[in-house]
Amino acid sequence: MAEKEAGADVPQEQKAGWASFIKSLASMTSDLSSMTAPPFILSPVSLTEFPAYWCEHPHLFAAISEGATPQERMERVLRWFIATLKGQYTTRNEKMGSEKKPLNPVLGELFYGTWPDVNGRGETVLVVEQVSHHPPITAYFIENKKAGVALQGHSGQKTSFTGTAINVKQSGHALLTVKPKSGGEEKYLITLPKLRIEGIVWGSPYVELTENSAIQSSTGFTAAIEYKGKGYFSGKPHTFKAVLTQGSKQIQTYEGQWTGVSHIGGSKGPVFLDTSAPKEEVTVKPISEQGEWESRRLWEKVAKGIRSGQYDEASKDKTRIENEQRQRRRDEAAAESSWQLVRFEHVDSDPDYQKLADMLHDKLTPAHEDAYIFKG
Ligand code: HC3
Repeated sequence: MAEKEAGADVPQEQKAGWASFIKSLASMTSDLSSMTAPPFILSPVSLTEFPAYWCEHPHLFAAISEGATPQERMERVLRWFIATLKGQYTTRNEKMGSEKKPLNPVLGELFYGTWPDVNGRGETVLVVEQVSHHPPITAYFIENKKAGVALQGHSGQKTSFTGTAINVKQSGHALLTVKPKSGGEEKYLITLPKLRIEGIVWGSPYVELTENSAIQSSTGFTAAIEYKGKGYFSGKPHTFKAVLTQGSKQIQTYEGQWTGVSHIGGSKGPVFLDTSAPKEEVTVKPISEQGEWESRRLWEKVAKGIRSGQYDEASKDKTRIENEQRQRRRDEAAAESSWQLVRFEHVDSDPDYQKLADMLHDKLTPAHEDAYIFKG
């Protein structure tokens, strides 16, 4: 079979731009905001919208607290987590043909959303705030009060270019609080997988997950999840294998594709998750009702320009937003003041995170991390 040529998926008139983009990746710093991509690969969506991917299966999120035992609830947390991956890491390919470069949020940018009540299980709300610009960090809080589940987390990315792919190391973590129907409260620490952006040489980037991530429950259960690309476990891309343990005792394994079907206890076991169920996108207020810091209102002209191919218009408004942001920082420096977060509070150390991180072992142990606590 003939080898696919470099730039094969790039429109003819963009080939030169794409080649110089690939060249520029070699000198990109680890901060994503330093990446300048050609217009046709720009997404009209800001990174502040990405936390919504955590809840595109709100019924799986709400159902966690209905598990009858700590083990059953841990399994439900794992099922919901694996179900989020397809949305988090393949949506842009499905909607826009390939992985695009999202808009780089400004400090203080906000994104609010909701998912309606499902089967009487209650409404889920989402609050997102860009809590740092350099490095870019996005904090989020997702809650279904009636179901007794709340997720608080933050995420940042550090990138490096290998020559053919971009490696992305995610900083941050998510902490899930569950109030079981039977009473009490449990916490779950969710660490974030590493990703590799492949397909860059051809001009059709897509994400593959690599290495490991983990879920650690305050009840003592641990799920260690390993990710592999093409062919390693089963000859298929986007595969994972999760091992559930309680202390040193192995309880169960789960494996399959995070974009498709996975099974309990081996590929011939009962179905653990089938991701073909339709996802529920977040509901967002119309732009006319949004505040000036809300993402879709803030980026409205830029997004319109990108969607309609009017890249000059998009670029003009993007420059305006970036200049205003730089001026704001200069004004703060002159006044010896600093930007105040609206919905989150920064803490150097979160005891809930640290306790669960200390329960993780070997290569799963995350580094000491700061955190952003939801203020309400
Ligand atoms: C790396 C990424 C931006 C960050 C995205 C994150 C890690 C954000 C947090 C979410 O929970 C999960 C997530 C999913 C996808 C990640 C994006 C994939 C591509 C994008 C790069 C900045 C774009 C690179 C540009 C190009 C043209 C090579 O695709």
